[in-house]
Amino acid sequence: MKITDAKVFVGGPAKNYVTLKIMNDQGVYGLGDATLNGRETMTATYLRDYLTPNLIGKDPRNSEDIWQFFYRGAYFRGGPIAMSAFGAIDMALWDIKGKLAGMPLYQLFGGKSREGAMVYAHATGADLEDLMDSIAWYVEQGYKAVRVQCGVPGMPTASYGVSEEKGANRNYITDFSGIQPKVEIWDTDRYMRYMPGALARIRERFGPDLRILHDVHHRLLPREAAEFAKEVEPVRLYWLEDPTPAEDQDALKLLRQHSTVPIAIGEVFNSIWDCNKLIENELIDFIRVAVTHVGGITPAKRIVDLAGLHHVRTGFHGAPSHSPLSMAAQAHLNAWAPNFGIQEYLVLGTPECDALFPSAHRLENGMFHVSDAPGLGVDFDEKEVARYSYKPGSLPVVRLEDGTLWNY
Ligand code: EZ4
Ligand code: CO
Repeated sequence: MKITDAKVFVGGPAKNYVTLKIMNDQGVYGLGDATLNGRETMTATYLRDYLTPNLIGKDPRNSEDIWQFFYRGAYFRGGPIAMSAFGAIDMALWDIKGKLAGMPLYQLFGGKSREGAMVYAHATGADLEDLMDSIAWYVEQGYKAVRVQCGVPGMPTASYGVSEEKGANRNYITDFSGIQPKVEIWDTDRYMRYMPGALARIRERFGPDLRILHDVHHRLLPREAAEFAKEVEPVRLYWLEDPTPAEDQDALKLLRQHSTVPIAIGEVFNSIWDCNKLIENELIDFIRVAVTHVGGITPAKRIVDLAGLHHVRTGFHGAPSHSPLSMAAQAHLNAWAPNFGIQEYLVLGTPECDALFPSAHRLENGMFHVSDAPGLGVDFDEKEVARYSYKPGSLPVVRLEDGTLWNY
């Protein structure tokens, strides 16, 4: 069996999804997602210019060898662009494998460990009152878990993941008005003084059962994060996400000595080498890698297994920039993983998105139910993708009030 062709598409409804389609000589094709938010043309170019020409003629069933060939073969290893491009290839090869076997991917991993996978949504508000309305909306829809972010009084601009506009209570991250980023101003002191009380009020209003998550988006230093984690302990968060900058695997040691708040980190990681110490030293409770950005299902599964040895559960990244293909790859891992925790899930199901990526996966009452179709269980409509073109966009950058550049 041989790979005969591979095509790369860029575009989608309000997103620049990068989609890879790998064809073989048996007429079976596989699909993969290489979307890297804010750098989409880079993964597309890497795939087109370097990777897909090397796929032609290879046996698509040898997904492990193909992964090693690209990873080791690059010599200069790692990085988000390369790993996301490898991720798309790996996902597409697993899709082919599942279709050849006539089985949904979760069967190839070891079958279902649960009926549905709990997801969390993003509630956000310009202020706390606005956020409360947003949370109430998700609770009404049946969500069992919500990530909560709101504006901080006196903060010169909106804080992470929050719109400045009242009532616009969804998620605002990528700005597609151009390639030059918006600048947001951050004030750690105001955030630290305000947010613990706001979280306490959310717990008071919604009661003990709702799972409440909060994302710090890497903005605190280790000592500040330890203080913050200690202070929010009575709220009983499901997790505190990215409290410290993610490059430093030692940054969570101080927090761990001072607080028992569950910690989740990993959405910016590109490989197991970014999180092996965090896992082995049991400094985290949830690992948040995205299957695309760590190089696909093959390496993601190794991370899940390492995490399982150390009581670390999964909480895969599920930002809106991930296409339904990588969300499906994660859904199959979620159905199987003995150490599954939760899945980040943003309402992707617009009619345009469903037309581009038809599937029978479904979300019901805050639980994700994976389809039984062979492979990833998501198709791709090439006629639909022709309606879209690449839109330059950017994530904001963050500065302190004096101009110092900070972590987004
Ligand atoms: O800001 O994925 O938990 N989720 C997040 C994300 C990130 C975006 C960046 O592309 O923090 O929403
Ligand atoms: Co996050």
